[in-house]
Amino acid sequence: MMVVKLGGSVLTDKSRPLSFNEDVSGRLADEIVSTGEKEIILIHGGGSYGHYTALAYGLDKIGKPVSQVPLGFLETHMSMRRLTDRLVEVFYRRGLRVYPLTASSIAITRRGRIDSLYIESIKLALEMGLTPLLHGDVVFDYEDGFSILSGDQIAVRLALEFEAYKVIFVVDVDGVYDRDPKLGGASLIREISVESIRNIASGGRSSMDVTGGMISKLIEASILAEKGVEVYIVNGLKPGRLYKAIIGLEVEGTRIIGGKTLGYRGKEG
Ligand code: ATP
Ligand code: IP8
Repeated sequence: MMVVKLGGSVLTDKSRPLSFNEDVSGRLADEIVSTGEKEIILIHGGGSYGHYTALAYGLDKIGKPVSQVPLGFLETHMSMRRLTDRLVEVFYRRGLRVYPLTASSIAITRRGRIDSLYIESIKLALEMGLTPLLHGDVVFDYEDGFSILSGDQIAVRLALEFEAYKVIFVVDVDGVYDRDPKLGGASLIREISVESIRNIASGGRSSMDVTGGMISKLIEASILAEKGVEVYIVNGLKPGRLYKAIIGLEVEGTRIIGGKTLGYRGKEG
C-alpha cells in the first residue's frame, strides 16, 4: 500500500482564495494512472480553499468567539468539499476513479490528534477497485469541540493503519530546503533525518529554518520514517516527479530518513 498526499500548494494557488489548478491536477491524475498502481490511498490538502475559509472565520485563533464556530466549521468543511468535487471531476475525466470520503465523517480527534477512526469504507472502496480520496478537514474533537485536521496527519495515520511501505507528500517546491525556498538562496536537502527534524522543532541547533506548513509536515512525516516507512517530499508542479516517486525511480526531492529504514514493510505489533 502507498499513500500520496496531494498538497494544496499544488492543487490550488494559495495566494488567491478559491483558485483551483485544474491543469496541474489533471496532469497529476495522468501520472498516477500511468503508474498502474492500484494499492494507493490519496489525500488532498486545503490550499486556497480550506485554509482560506478557516482563516476568514478565525478558526485558527485561540479564544475564538464561540458563536462563530458552527458557521465557520460548516463553511470550512463545505469549502473542502468543493475542492474535493472539483478534483473528483477532473480525476474522473482522466481515468482516475477516486471515491471521496469525508474525514469528519470517519475521524474524531482528541486535542487535535486523531482518536477514533473508522476505516472500513476505505478498505471496501479499495476492494471495489476505487481509489479512496480523503482530505484535510475540520472535524469534531472530544475535548475542544472541533479541530482543524491536516491532510498530513490523515496521511500518516492511514499509512500506519494500512501498513503502507511508502508515503509521498506532493508540494509546490522541490523538497525540503535549509530555509524557505521562496525567500531565495536556499539549498535543497536530499535526505533529512528524523533527528535533525526534531532539533528544528525543539529549537535545537540547526541551520534549518522551516516554518508553518512545512515544519508540521516534517514532524508528521518523521512518525513514519521512524518506523521505517519510505517518506518522500516531491514537487508536483514539475511533470514526472510524482510518477517517478510512485514507481520507485530516482527522483529529485527529499527523502526523510528514520532509524529503521531497512526491511520494514508494515506497522508495529
Ligand atoms: P496544504 O496544507 O494546503 O495541503 P502543502 O502540503 O501543499 O499545503 P505547504 O504546507 O504550503 O504545502 O508547504 C509547502 C510550502 O512550504 C512551500 O510553498 C514553501 O514555500 C514552504 N516552506 C517553508 N519552509 C520551507 C523549507 N525549509 N523547505 C521547503 N519548503 C518550505
Ligand atoms: O492542507 C487543512 O489540511 P492541510 C484542512 O492538509 C483545512 O493542512 C480544513 C484547512
